[in-house]
Amino acid sequence: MRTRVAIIGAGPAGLFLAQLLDAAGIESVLVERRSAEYVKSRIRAGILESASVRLLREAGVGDRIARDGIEHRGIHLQWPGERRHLDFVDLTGKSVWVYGQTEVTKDLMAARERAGQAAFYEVSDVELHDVESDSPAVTFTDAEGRAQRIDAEIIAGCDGSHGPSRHSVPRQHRRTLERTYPFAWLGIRADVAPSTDELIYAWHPDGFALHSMRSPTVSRFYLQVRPDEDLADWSDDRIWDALSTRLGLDGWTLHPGPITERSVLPMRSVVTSPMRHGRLFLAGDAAHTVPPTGAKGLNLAIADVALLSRAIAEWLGAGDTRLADAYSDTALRRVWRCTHFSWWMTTMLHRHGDEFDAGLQLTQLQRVAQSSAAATELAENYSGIPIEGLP
Ligand code: FAS
Ligand code: PHB
Repeated sequence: MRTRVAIIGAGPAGLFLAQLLDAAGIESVLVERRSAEYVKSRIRAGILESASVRLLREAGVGDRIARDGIEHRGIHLQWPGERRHLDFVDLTGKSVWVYGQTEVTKDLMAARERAGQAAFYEVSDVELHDVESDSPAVTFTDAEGRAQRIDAEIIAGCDGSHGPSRHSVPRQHRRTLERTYPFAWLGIRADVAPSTDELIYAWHPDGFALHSMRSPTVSRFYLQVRPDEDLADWSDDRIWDALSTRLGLDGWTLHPGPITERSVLPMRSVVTSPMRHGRLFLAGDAAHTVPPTGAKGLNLAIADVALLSRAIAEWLGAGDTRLADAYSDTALRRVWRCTHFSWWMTTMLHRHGDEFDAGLQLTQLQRVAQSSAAATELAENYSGIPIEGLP
């Protein structure tokens, strides 16, 4: 089959790119190795920058966010005995939204179906061909076991941190920089009303804890654990005890409830460059991974795709390749800014090293809570820095 853009991966990056290209009148075909049900069931990110919400709304997929999303003014930072609120709206004029990535994926998949554009799920053997030529292609085996080929003008690699696309950038051209952290997150979803109005990021001698949420009746929590942690070692009681200890504050109570999902999430920073080779463009986790402490992963994927969709529309629509030629450098400037912020939040809030390290972390937290300049730096990064070239 022939199309203008072949998109590999139906996560937020691939689905949002498909939606934006469709809005620009550019046909695409999307291939995904998992089933649509599996993709829709994945529980991942929970925070949208207000710019991400605006982009999703402008793309026609913002109705449910407006109905079910929860707008937050800021976050709470906590260390033993202290909990301080950072008000992003006061500091930067921008809020953030609680709206699960699972819901974003459902909204984008529904939009894809409405657009009636081709999407192949449960594919295998995906291979990219001739990305340096003017006629690149993607071959794969479809869900019925048939060999398929897509001849395209452009290939968008949106296949996440374990997909094949980045490996189509020849090794001599590709640079991958990585930092692995000496800890992981144990994430749980619980059917209980949040015990807080806004997210709590807590430093504690036992380890970091985060109180997030998904709705007025569903909470999401994360605990710092060892990278090789065995989920079987964490009973419900042990989880709630650790959360109560690490989030504990005089006069405040954590309300437990039924745990409906639990998983261990490794913590890594990865940046692959360039994000373009020939007619292959990388977007989202296919090019970069951030530790989730800064709530940047999903928002970075959305920002990459906002840039990429404009670059493709200019190229295929008007024959103007300037945005496409600048895409990798433009996207990587934001990737590195978000990579630094995610690293900074992660190293400030997670216990590692010795008491000297703890002293450095606590003074940094207190500085952020007491200095409007320091608080503004966190607020500007967390609520989202402007996307270069976008209004
Ligand atoms: P994705 O990984 O979401 O999507 C890539 C898609 O490509 C997947 O559907 C995959 O099945 C598909 N694919 C892979 N190989 C393929 C192949 N060979 N052929 C076809 N398709 C292929 N971020 C946060 O901000 N907060 C969080 O709490 C958070 N939690 C996370 C938990 C987990 C377990 C993971 C893995 C990530 C988490 N993230 C979190 C980061 C996450 O939200 C990503 O940033 C976001 O999913 C990026 O979206 P995509 O780039 O679309 O990549
Ligand atoms: C979440 O709700 O899943 C979440 C929120 C904030 C983060 C990471 C994850 O920094």
